[in-house]
Amino acid sequence: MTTTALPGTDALRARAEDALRRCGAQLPAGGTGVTARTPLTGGTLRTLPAATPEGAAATIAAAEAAFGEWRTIPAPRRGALVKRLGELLTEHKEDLAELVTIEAGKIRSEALGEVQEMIDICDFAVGLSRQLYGRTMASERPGHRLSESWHPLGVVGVISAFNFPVAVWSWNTAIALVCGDTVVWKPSELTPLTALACAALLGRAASDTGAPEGVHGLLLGGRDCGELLVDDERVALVSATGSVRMGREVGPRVAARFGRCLLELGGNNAAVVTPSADLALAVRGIVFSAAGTAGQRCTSLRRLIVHEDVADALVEQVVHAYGRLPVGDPFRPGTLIGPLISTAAYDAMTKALVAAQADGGKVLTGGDRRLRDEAPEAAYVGPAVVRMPAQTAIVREETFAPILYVLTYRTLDEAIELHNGVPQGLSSSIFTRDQREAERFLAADGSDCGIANVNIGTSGAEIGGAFGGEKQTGGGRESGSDAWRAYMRRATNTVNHSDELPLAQGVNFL
Ligand code: UN1
Repeated sequence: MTTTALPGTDALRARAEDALRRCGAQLPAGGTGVTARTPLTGGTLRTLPAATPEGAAATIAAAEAAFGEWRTIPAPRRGALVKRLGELLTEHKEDLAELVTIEAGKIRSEALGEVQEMIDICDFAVGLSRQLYGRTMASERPGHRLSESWHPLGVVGVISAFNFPVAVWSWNTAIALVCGDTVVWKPSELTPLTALACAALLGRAASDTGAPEGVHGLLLGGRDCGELLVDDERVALVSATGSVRMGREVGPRVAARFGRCLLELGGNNAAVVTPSADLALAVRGIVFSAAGTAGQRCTSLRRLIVHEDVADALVEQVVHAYGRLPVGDPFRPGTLIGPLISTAAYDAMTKALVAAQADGGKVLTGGDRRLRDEAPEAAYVGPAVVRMPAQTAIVREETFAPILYVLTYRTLDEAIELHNGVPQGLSSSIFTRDQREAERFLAADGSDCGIANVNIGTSGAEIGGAFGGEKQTGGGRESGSDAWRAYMRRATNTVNHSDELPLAQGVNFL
């Protein structure tokens, strides 16, 4: 299904400007280097000045100076800034969702959901600001106390991607701020307006709560701009979300200067469907994860590993559901699939489908371009399902588009081998009503991913858990649980409150 009548670029520009104004964002009068576009039409919204190297250095210097003060403010008081940010995000939820739809192409409900994810992490971080616990260990020496303290780390550089233009920034920023760090953000150059709105709201929260200026800085720009953060010795932690190719460059460069890195890179997420699965429930989970967000989540479902006894029935139901997914204007109520971010993303999708067919794959539905006459520079596409004879090279690659490859298996061991037989390790799920199968999937010799689910899809994680994955996904963990530790430094403290000086390990000296 395709919905027609797209809004025009001029109308979208006006809507974006209104939303920005309501958020209190100042739009620079002129300048080039960054072009804000909308994937709804492929049209240009406006150009913006990219940060210069001198400007970036000044922003990092301001963040470093602010860190000197911010780290001394008690964490529960730092929480007041994040609490205020959460209030402002709640007040401007509609405005931010509007910008997310205009710049990233998300349907309304998912755009609102992304802003909710920001509000949720602010709540989490405010609670955390009173729970940055260290441990006390039993000292082996009499009259001694052994414990650890967690201290603020420094300036955190956040590099985020277009597909979650605000949530991933907020995971990093809300946690970093309560941890006593200051933040410099380099958003995707595809979503600069959304970033300006968030930065304006955080700026307001900072002035409302008396936080030092420079607690948060924004660098708009492309790759060069990200490189300035990556190579700057003053940036203690670089938290980067993006492609494996990006991570391969960022990781070693940050390590070479002994900086810390938190990488959240690609996924090639799979769901195993066993014969005992509730197929109707599985279909809903699969379709949301595979076709939702037009397949442009790190957590999007890309591989379906189905037991051969249920494969035909399941595939038929998935293909049927795909045929009824409304593709089109993401603002329109009822649309479930918005545009891809660019025509280049569509080209990558087409290339992958050609490669899959060359490997013997059969495209069961999708891959067709929609609304081409109305919006030739946009990329609306029918989400694709491809039945594959084997897990070939193209299946092992992440294509950032709605392609679901279907593979079949006979034994659970075989399914798990196929499941883990890709270079990425972000998210995974199993659909089953058999407890042994579920537990095996979650066990040490089961899914090798950072996220392993039962009877829900691979995408749409809550903020309360740690988010991230293994292997080429980069190993970082963000968001909930104890992911905050990556944003702090640990000091081990031994205090002697006796009159003696016993040495550890029974050593005698002096
Ligand atoms: C991402 O795609 O980079 O689990 C983040 C999810 C979202 C976050 C995805 N909560 O799908």
